[in-house]
Amino acid sequence: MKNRFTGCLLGLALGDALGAPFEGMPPGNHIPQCNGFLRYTDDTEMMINLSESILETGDISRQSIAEHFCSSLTPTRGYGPGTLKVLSLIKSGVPIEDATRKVFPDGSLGNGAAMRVAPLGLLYHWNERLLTDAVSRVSTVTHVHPVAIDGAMAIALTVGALLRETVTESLLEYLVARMQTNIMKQKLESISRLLSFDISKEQIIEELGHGVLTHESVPTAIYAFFRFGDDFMETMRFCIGLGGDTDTIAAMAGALTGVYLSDNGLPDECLEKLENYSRIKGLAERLYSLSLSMAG
Ligand code: F2R
Ligand code: MG
Ligand code: MG
Repeated sequence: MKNRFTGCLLGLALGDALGAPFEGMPPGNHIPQCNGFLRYTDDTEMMINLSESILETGDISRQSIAEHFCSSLTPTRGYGPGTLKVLSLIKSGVPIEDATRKVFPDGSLGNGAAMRVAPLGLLYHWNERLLTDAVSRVSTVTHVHPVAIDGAMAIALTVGALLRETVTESLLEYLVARMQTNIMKQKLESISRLLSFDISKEQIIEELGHGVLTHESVPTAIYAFFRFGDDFMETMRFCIGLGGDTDTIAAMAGALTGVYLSDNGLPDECLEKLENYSRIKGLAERLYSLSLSMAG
């Protein structure tokens, strides 16, 4: 179980770092490279800051999470412009609830809540009510749009379910039943059909998307996991070959593949090049201990 916690967070960071050089590119034969330093982006930085807040407080404190997001923010890691603005408003004293609606009145539809949420699926895998409550509280520090919350819910629930049981197609039905928005329900519902035949990259982009919006990236990452998740690098090649939001789709699919395969299923030659490998592994191990003590 501990190796699956580390597999999840390292898989997320590795996916992010492997996908980062291709973010924003059109689809193509992009090959993820492990032959140089693997620097991660905002996806992993936010996952680390969330994990550190939880481990510091032993709880989900929105104020502490917001402070960690603000104080440990590296501007050169390619943050979404809306999230940067929200965090700068919070830092200047604007209450979280007001800041999150200043850029987009209905809240951000970006995938910034989903990309960082995997630690909550690990921590609360043993209690769905605590898990969904935590996802909602953590997402809305920056993302209050119901679609963005649904996307975070889909990733965290999948992580939790993969820790509890073996993968079957009924996992997709389980996810669909928990979505609050029609667009996420429809997209996740279509995955079973798309998995039933050989389909091109272009068709996947057409049907599921490859963009920065939650409903154009979370279903794609979940599809990638179901199609290729027994091989980490195959999953990465697929996600990155789609172009678009490559770092984030690979990060989310990497977290799912990592929890499924455990850290033994991740390539050593890439892990040894990953920025802050030991720190991320240490966070996963401490989340494992916290989860055990919470579950009693
Ligand atoms: N920001 C990026 N990549 C661009 C530049 C990276 C480049 N390589 C570099 O290094 O400079 N990536 C990161 O952002 C995504 C997560 O975004 P998040 O945190 O959700 O931010 P934001 O700004 O809230 O949303 C992203 C964009 O989505 C559109 N959008 C959101 N809500 C909307 C709404 N209600 N209506 C219309 N559009 C909406 C806007 O264009 C937002 O800016 C990840 O990819 C991460 O890697
Ligand atoms: Mg990023
Ligand atoms: Mg991205």
